[in-house]
Amino acid sequence: MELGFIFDLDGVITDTAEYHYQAWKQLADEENIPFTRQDNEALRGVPRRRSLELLLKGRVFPEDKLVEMETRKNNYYQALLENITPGDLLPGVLPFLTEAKVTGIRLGLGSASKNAMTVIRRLGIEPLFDAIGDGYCVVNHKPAPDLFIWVAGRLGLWPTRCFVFEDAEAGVDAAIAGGFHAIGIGPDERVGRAHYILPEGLKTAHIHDFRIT
Ligand code: B16
Ligand code: MG
Repeated sequence: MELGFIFDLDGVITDTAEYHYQAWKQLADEENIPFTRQDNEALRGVPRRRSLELLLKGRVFPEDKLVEMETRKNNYYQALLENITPGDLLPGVLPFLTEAKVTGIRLGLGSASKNAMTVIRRLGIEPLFDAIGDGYCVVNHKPAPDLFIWVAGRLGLWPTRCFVFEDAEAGVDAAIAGGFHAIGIGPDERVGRAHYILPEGLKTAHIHDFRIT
């Protein structure tokens, strides 16, 4: 029976969270808004506009100023993405993806980021994927299941035939809501609702651990 693996990007395949932090921090400093690494943790897996709202902590601005701030942050972020190389793949990711691919498992990406294509190209792994879902593909973001369902459709598989690998609470909830098998990457406090947890990420995972009977 056909099987699919669908991966979140930031926190599962690579750690762009540090670059998101640096870009948001530069914006926050320019706007005289306090912003710490701990504040940045709450933005994990959260789309750009919602991230800005969390950073602003209730401060109110007109729409054109919000758009300008998002654009400024994204420009800083895109400049930082130029540093990404295949060496930035998280430990164990390349062997896991490669082994799954040669075994015939269909591979999908399901990232909230509008920069996901740039990132996977810089990581050198775009050809491994049979379907790529990013921040442009659906309207409703995680915890809505829409993006993972979109990717499963492109893979030609029912959600019940797919595992979703996620590091964010909202992503795990999205996978469960869509009827997928949810694999949580990270601490129990964050991904505890997943069906199975990999606290250390894909470096401790083996494809034969993921079977559906
Ligand atoms: P962008 P993921 C998410 O990626 C990031 O975790 C989150 O911090 C970011 O705000 C979001 O993408 C949107 O990114 O501004 O590039 O569109 O975890 O869903 O791969
Ligand atoms: Mg993530």
